[in-house]
Amino acid sequence: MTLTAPTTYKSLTEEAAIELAKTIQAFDHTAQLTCREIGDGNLNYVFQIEEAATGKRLIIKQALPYAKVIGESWPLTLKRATIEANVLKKHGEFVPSLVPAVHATDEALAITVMEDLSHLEIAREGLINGRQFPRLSQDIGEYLAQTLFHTSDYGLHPFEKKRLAAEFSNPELCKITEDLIFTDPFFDVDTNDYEPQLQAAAEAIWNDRKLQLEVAKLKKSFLTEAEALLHGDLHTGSIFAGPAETKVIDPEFGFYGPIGFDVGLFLANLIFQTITREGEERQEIVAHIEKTWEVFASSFTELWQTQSVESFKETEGYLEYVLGKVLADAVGFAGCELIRRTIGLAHVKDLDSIEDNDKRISFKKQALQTGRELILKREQTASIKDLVEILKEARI
Ligand code: SR1
Ligand code: MG
Repeated sequence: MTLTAPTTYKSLTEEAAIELAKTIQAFDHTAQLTCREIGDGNLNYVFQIEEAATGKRLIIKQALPYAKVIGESWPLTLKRATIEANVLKKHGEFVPSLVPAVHATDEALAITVMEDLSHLEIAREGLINGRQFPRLSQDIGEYLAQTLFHTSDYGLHPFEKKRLAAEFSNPELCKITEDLIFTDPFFDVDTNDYEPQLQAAAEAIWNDRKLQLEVAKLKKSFLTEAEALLHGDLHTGSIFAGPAETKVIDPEFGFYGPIGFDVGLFLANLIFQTITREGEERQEIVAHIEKTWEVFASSFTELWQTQSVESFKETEGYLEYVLGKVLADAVGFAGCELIRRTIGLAHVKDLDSIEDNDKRISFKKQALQTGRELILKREQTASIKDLVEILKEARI
């Protein structure tokens, strides 16, 4: 549903969001509505509209023409709102219970009207507060297998796959990832952000020729391997979770890229929790890491065996080659994510919220060390247990 004439972008206020909710007839025109801007991400406004009398809620998300985290000096395409809504719809074809329902969109206003998920909690916040999300790895493993298989050449006719790859061309948002994940943290650039106590560790990364070569190879994969329709920013802040439910939100970075990227970003954001936790609590996260991969690999295998359109699907060793490459790539991408969230522009609360200065610095050094090891050892990672071993060895 399109709600406006093509040239009418203006950023919404809470009052305007209420009006809009009535215009699209999501509520009766006499309904008493309240609205709160609840967005805590880096880029967008998120308005939650509520009718107190019925308890009914919905979300209006609006992209701003610049990055909220930086300000108007960093302009950003509004097209990302359409990409996000269309990725949600496309992924929703395969995993309807794991993404929010999209009720309406408007390209000119750059808004998506969607299901409210406030009965759930952002997974990152919950994990930081020690919450257990028993379904998290099962659901994300399934989400990854279904969305990535069904949008790849293994699951689609090549014409449809190439049509989708063109539809989801997302150069501006990809450039952010190319810079923030694959380039800037590995050079001494102004936008990097880290405590003075990490200066030596950051310089060691900038001077590590072996590491730089491997990051260059990973960046090349990200730039060139149009394998499946990715979420593109699958960190734990892009996931709502609860005791019995998981929903993946925010795919505005969606594009056709290497399957291992989504897998690796999610694993990296669990790895932050293995760094900040001890004992059994750490083990819970290790179990989530192992289960994510196991569920992904077994669901992907089943889809391959039952639905693949690839002529070589029964060729001995081919599926194993594909899964082996996804794992090695994921391990490498996870390493880049650990490093960029530690010394790059955009951080994670898992590390930044640690108040004790010595502890925080020591965890950050460990994140850098773990990231480096994952990148360098990714080709030797034959199983998810090998990744868990690398995490253990990198503990300071
Ligand atoms: C300016 S955008 C910084 C980061 O926020 C998004 O969630 C992406 O992870 C991006 O790299
Ligand atoms: Mg986001």
